[in-house]
Amino acid sequence: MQYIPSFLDDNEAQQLQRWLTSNAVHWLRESFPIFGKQVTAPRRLAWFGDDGVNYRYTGIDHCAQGWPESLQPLRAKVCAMAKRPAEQPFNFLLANRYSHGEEYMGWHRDDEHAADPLIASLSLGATRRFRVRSGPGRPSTVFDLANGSLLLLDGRQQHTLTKTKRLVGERINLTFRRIDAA
Ligand SMILES: O=C(O)CCC(=O)C(=O)O
Repeated sequence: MQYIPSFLDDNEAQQLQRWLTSNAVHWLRESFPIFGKQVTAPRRLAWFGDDGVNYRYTGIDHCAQGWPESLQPLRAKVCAMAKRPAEQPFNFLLANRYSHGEEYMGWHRDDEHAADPLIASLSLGATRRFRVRSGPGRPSTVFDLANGSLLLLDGRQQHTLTKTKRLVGERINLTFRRIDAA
């Protein structure tokens, strides 16, 4: 794992967050089945990627329809930092939007068989606590993910974005991924 605190400077981070929260991006709140019950996700979601790349998780397809021009320089910068091979760049971007501290993401792994384990995770807005561990009951490594930071992690490790009762503003997380045809 590698944490890069000021991958984007404040100005770049603010500009990107402004674009992501403009009408240019359509955010949706998904629901999915857990133990036979339909549960609404405590966050909103958007995604981009190479045309036709599908990231399927929680039983739902997320099929990309291309990259907005404004995200291409960022994608190139993230690929360079993560040392992606030129012929295998990140081809999918999953964005999660947490309006306040009660929105979160529970413990999970991103170990879908078509997905490359290396994930580059960019944080914008409020600082939130993120934990990574090798499995249930194992000790976790804690990161307070700051505005403009980039975390390179192995998606096969369990990770969570925890809830907080503190009054925190909105946070957006962008995870760059490589998905190969199943
Ligand atoms: O918002 C975050 O930092 C967590 C995102 C995450 O766990 C995921 O996209 O799998």
